[in-house]
Amino acid sequence: MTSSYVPIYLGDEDLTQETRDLLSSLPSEKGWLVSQIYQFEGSWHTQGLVQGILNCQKNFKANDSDIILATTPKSGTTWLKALLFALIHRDKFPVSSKHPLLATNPHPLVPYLEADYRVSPDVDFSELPSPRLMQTHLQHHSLPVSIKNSSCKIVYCCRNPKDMFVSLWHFGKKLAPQEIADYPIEKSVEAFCQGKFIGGPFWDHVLEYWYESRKNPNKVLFVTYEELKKQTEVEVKRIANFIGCGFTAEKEVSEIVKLCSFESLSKLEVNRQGKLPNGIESNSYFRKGEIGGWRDTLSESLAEVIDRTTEEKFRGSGLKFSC
Ligand code: PAP
Repeated sequence: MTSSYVPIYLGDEDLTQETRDLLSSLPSEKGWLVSQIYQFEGSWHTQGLVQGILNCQKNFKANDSDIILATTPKSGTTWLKALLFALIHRDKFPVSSKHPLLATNPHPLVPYLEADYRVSPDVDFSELPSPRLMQTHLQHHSLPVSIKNSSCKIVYCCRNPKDMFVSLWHFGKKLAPQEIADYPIEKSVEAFCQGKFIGGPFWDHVLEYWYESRKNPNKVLFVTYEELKKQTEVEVKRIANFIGCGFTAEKEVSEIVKLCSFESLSKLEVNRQGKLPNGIESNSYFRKGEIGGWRDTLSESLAEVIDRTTEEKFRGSGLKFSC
C-alpha cells in the first residue's frame, strides 16, 4: 500500500532564511523516494534534513561518555539501537518481562540526531541517562565537531549494498507518494549507483568510517550487518568491549541477543501495530531481516550494476561484501 505521507523530519515547512539561502546555492535533483534532494557536504538530503543537519552541527555538544551509532540507512539501525540500548542499560533493565524493548519500538528509545534537530532546533538531550546513546546517518565528515573532538565512541554499521538498496526500495514504496512509489527500479538502481538518494552516496559513507576505524580503532568500531547476523554473540561481545561494558556472564549475552533478534522484535505487538512519533508505521522497520534477500527483488543484471559500482569504489580499500 502507498500513502502520501512524508515523515515529519523530511518535511519542507518552516525552513529558516539561512537554510533557504543555502539551498538555493546547492545542486539539486528530482528523483527516487522524495521529489527533491539537495547535495550538501557531498551527500544528498531533503530540504528538511539539511535544516536538521545545520541545527545539529551548530547545537549538538557531545560528552566524552556518549555513544554514537552511525549507519547507512537500512543497514541495521533498528537492530543496533535495540542491542546498544539493552547493553548499555542492562544493570537498570535486566532482560525480563518488563524490559522497555518489549513495550517500545527501538527507535523512540534512541534519539536520531539530525531528525530530532529538524523537528526542534533546541532539542535537549541532557536528560538522557548516561552514557547517552544517539544515532545518526551522517557521513563522518559532516558529524558535529564535538563528536569528532571528544572521546565519545562511534559504533558504525553498514550492510552489503544490494540488500541495503532492496530494503530501502521496499521502505520507499511503502512511504512515498504514488508517483514516486511507481518510480522504475532500473532508474532507482541508477540513482543509487550515482549516490543520488537520501543519505547517498553509499560507498563514500562506508569508506570514510572504514578508514576512520583503521586510523583510530578506539574511537570508531566498524561492524557489518552480515557479520552481526552470522556470529551475533561474537559481534555483540566485541561491541560491548568497545563501548566499555564487557560481559562477565555468557547467559547475559545470549539473553540480549535473543531479545533483540528479528524473530523476537518483529513479533511484538508494539512493532507490528501503530505508528512511531515520526509518523512512520512501526512495522516498516521489520521486513525480512535476511542476508542475500536482494535476490527476490533485483534481476541479475541490476545486481551486476551494483556489484560493478562496489568493485570500482572499494578497489584498494581492503573492503569487500561477500553476498
Ligand atoms: P533505518 O536506517 O531506516 O532506521 P534499518 O533498521 O537500518 O532502518 O533497516 C531496516 C532493515 O533492518 C530491514 O531489513 P530488510 O528490509 O532487508 O528486511 C529490517 O528487516 C532489518 N531489521 C530490523 N530489525 C532487525 C533485527 N532485529 N535483526 C535483523 N534485521 C533487522
